[in-house]
Amino acid sequence: MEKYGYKFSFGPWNIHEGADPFGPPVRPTVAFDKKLEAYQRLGFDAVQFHDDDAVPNLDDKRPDQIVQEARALKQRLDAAGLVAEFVAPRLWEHPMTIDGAYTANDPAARTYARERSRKMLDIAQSLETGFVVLWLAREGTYMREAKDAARAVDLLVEAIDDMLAYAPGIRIAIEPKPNEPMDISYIPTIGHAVALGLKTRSPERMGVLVESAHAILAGLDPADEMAFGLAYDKLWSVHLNDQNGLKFDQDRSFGAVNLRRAFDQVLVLDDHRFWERGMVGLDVKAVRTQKAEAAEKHLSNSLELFLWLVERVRSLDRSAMRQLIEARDYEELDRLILSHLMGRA
Ligand code: XUL
Ligand code: MN
Repeated sequence: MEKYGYKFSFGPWNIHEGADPFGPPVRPTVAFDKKLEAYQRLGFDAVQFHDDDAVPNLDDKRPDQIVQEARALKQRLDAAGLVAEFVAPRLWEHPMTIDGAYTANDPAARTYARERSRKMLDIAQSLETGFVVLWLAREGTYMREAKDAARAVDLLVEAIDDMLAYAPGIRIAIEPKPNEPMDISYIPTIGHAVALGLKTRSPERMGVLVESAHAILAGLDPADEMAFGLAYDKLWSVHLNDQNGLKFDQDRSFGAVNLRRAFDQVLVLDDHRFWERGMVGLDVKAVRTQKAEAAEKHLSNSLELFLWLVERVRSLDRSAMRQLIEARDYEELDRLILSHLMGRA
């Protein structure tokens, strides 16, 4: 398969039992080892980890045990021909993070979040990835009056500074999302994420990850969010997927809802040589109605669609495009793009 220099990744959570807030799992749990086997078979190069995907139950483990288990995992990755793309702290399930982690009103909860983040950094270093992603799941509120939103920014900067000082070799990308699980999230867009990074002690080690669905939920276009990150040289990873309007976070297969919107994301990534900057993560989930024996297709279909779109981007008639742009004939530009996507030009 021609991959045009791109490397692809997903997380173990992307092979999923299909539970939703209204119903239980509909597919059996796939053991982690079985998931690892799927990566290369489906054309992927790298694994994304939450800290506890890498070291289960890490809250109950000593730091030396955590490092030992993470090192053993690194060996299994080597044997499977895979690398870890990043590690992310899962700061949204523990009782200490009910009211947020870094921005919790309770100082004990904030201390828990800092300590957990240090364990996550130990895991990242043991897996030999210098890259960490922060999805700030519960850093927000349901009642605007419950927290001071300006102080929340300071608390986030302090917590990130703590991580930057603890692990001087790592880079951190923030993955913004405007809502879900919280109603009001403090870092809802790429603009917020870039600005937050600039306020930290090492702005050069702070970047962003754009997830298509998160941008759409913020009412923004994912390609433009990517372009903004690229303009600041901060786009270090992406979570491609799709989203049917302003609903819950659907994590649909890339391009499955809006093919042109997917094309525009690949266009901006490929035009800016993203394959030299980061990996293409596919944060997609099989829909709940998919049978267990066919619940990996969302991953291979998304990867294949990305590559089909790279081909469409590279075969676009750029000189015809330029002429139409010069002539300000944008209706004809519309037709050129659509006919090219339909394989008619
Ligand atoms: C949540 C989300 C997460 C992050 C990793 O919506 O996208 O999977 O990507 O913590
Ligand atoms: Mn994501």
